[in-house]
Amino acid sequence: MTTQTGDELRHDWDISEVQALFELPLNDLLFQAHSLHRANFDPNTIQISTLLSIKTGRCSEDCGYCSQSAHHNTELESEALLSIDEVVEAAQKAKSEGADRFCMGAAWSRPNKRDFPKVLEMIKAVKSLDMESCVTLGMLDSDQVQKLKEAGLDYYNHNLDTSPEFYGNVISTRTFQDRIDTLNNVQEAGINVCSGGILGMGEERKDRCSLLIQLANMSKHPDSVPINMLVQVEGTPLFGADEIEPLEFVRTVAVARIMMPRSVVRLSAGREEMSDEMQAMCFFAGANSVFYGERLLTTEGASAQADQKLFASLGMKTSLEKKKACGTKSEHSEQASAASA
Ligand code: SAM
Ligand code: DTB
Ligand code: SF4
Repeated sequence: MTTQTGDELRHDWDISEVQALFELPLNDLLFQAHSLHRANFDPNTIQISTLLSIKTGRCSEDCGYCSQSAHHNTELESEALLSIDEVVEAAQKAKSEGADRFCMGAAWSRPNKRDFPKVLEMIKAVKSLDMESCVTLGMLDSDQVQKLKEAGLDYYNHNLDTSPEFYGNVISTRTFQDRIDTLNNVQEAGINVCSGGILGMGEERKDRCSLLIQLANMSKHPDSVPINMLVQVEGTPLFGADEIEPLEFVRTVAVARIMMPRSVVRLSAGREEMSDEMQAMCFFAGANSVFYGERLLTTEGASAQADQKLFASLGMKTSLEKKKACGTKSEHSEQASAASA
């Protein structure tokens, strides 16, 4: 098996190699993942992003995990698009709590003509606070992608969610290829791609391997790879799905780190169900970003207080603290230079 040193990035993974990584003794897998992590990043720095739902509920898609789909009977209260002032207030609060990226999510299949210009204004407003901006708005055409680029968008989040083979068990209203098309549009426009998936939806290990292959074999690795653990929401079809074993989750993070050694791997939804020890293992395995704050989009996040305590006990600093200390702006180059020091 060829492994990556981080000097050359691979885009030709096959299933047997990835399965072999998952089957390694845990210590060997963690050693390999952590070595690559250290070669590419400062292992004690964590990037933190805060999420805000800018338009909530009544979504026409039927994603089986989602509280916001109009196809499911959840308790969620829908909300129209927030005003720019509401967004700016939330972004300022996130910045004061230590986040350096603000991610805005909308319960849309794709942005509509009326609301899209307002989102462009929101992106500009977040940028003017000297924060990185990220949005997740569903599928995009190339014209919309161009406008997002012109507004100064830093990251577009669009998850593949699961393997192409398992995908039909989760979503029926849009295809796996629709997602790939949007990611290609985003990548071609030069916007950073944030794409990952959800574990614990009843998928098997071969699906986790296949999802990671889809991400790593893209012509360019996603800049950021969120790994979510399903937040089970009552009233969604996936409520009651078999939970993923914590060590299988850690293994998936480690394999993602090995396959995409220079991408930021984000420990995303589901952290409030994870012990500190499990999160610490994920950070050792190569996760170096989290969503931070009391709320994700529609569900509770890990509390900021609990997170600060966790980072302090692990001796980890946020990328914003690190930037302030170094007087530099680029998270990746700064982490990378710390790694090579
Ligand atoms: N509507 C847009 C879309 O789906 O592309 C953007 C918002 S959507 C909520 C963004 C991502 O959040 C989904 O692709 C999924 O990966 C993740 N997500 C949503 N609900 C989740 C849940 N209950 N547990 C874990 N991840 C979830
Ligand atoms: C991602 O991968 N996870 C975030 C973000 N991208 C948009 C969303 C998590 C949502 C968790 C369920 C909720 O709060 O609705
Ligand atoms: Fe809609 Fe996004 Fe939820 Fe799917 S994940 S139902 S597209 S809000």
